[in-house]
Amino acid sequence: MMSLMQPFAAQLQFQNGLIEPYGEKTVRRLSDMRGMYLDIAVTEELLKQGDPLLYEVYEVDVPHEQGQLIYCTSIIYPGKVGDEYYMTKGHFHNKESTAEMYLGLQGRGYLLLQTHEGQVSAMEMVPGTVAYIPPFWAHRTINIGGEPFIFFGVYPGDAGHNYGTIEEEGFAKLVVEKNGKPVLIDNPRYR
Ligand code: S6P
Ligand code: ZN
Repeated sequence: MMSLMQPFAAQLQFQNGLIEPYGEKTVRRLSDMRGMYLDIAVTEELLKQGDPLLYEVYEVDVPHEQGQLIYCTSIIYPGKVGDEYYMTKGHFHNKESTAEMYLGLQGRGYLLLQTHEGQVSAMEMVPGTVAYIPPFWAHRTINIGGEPFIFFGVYPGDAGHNYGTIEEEGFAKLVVEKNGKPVLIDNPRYR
């Protein structure tokens, strides 16, 4: 007889985003994102002084297969590289026909989305925002506040991640601080 996967639960701490037990933890530092921020000189200057922690992802251990749902928390720390707020790398899913949901838990952020055809969308996320990322939209999150921006995410087990396209082309828009406020500007290096 085929042995079925057994039901289980994990415990999520809303305050700090820790989810236990978790399977994989991803830690991204500035050195993992060389060239992704507009100001390359500032990036290299910051790297000489250290290697700041930008974000962490706790993922619950679920098989990466069709039919499963992977869930995780992302914690983006507050900070900037030049005028640009700390952000995730951003990605398309490998299987682009897969959607994703984000639930804001702590702090304030932006969810930036774009398609291969150049459509762009941006929305603010605060605790309680449930954002829907439709199939075929690349997505990146940005911390626009002074405390960690924490959100929960769920996506299909066979979605996979394609980082290459964003690494090569960038996002069409950047989220930068101007006069103490976040604003969206055109990315002069896009494509
Ligand atoms: C996965 C989902 C998130 C991100 C995480 C980090 O599909 O969108 O869990 O992986 O927020 O971002 P990135 O772009 O480095 O994977
Ligand atoms: Zn995703």
